[in-house]
Amino acid sequence: MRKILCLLLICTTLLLAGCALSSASRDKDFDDSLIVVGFSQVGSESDWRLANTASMVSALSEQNGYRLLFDNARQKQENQYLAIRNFIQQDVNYIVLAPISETGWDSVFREAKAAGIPVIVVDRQVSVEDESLYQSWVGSDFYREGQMAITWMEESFPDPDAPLRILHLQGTEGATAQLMRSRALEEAVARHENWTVEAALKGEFTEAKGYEVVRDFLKTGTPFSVLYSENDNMTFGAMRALDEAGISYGRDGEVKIISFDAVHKALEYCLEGRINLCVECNPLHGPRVDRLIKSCEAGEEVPKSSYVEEICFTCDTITPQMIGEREY
Ligand code: GZL
Repeated sequence: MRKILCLLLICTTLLLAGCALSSASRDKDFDDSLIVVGFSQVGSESDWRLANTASMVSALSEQNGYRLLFDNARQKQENQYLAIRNFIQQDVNYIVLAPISETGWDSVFREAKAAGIPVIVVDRQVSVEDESLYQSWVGSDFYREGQMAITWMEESFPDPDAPLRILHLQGTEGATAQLMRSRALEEAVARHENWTVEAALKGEFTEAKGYEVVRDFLKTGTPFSVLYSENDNMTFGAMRALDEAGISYGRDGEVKIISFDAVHKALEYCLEGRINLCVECNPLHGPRVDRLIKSCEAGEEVPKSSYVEEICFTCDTITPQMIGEREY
């Protein structure tokens, strides 16, 4: 609980200071020895995002040799364009982008390249014509995350003749996390003729939207036995809608829940048997980005992309010790 409160405090401070920081010009007594980094963050839509922001802010700190200009795009790509152009105007040393979606970055990346400012992409990926427009990417293998969930489904529902009805709760459309987690499910459904997706709902990775779309779907009375939810906050909203509809879920419930991110609250629910499978999506990219920038500063070659290792937890194997050992 203390960890979450710290996270929230850091992020609230940032949110309040966010605009000021991103519009702050280099004041006269600026310490030139610091590496100036402009960080455009997607928003604060989920517990995962708060943990990611806290990790980045903690790593890109003044004691680590940085001056951080932070901007919260509030889930709007045009705000990320504004932030990047602002960083270019302020002649930062590096631009770090957590992109809301994969496409639409070519033009603004070309402006950064023309200004001689390297761009590092973190978390979701970007799709650009010219890969030299960004220095490096670090994040998760979202397709592999989806495959871990599919493997659990295949092991949990082995009967090829028993219909498996799936409710698919999708994240922000066009985000790599959504595209790849969805692709893993779609490919598995194509392989299993007894699997059907009853509906693909757009939950935008938020608890409020997840609740709203699942609540409305439940009114149709369409039966389903698995909820495949592409992040924990949408799952929390869906759980509220299932409670209101009197539909049981979890270890002993009629609906089995698969959820991505494995944030602290989701793991607690998993331990209670309310979520069946939590697939980890590690948000702690701050130290990785710090190492990338320090390598660039030292003139070293940096990898074009680096994936982080991730695991999954089931309600039958998770323990309080596992939860206690985690940083978020
Ligand atoms: C995944 C990240 C996703 C998380 C969501 O790396 O992009 O965005 O799964 C977050 O919680 O909103």
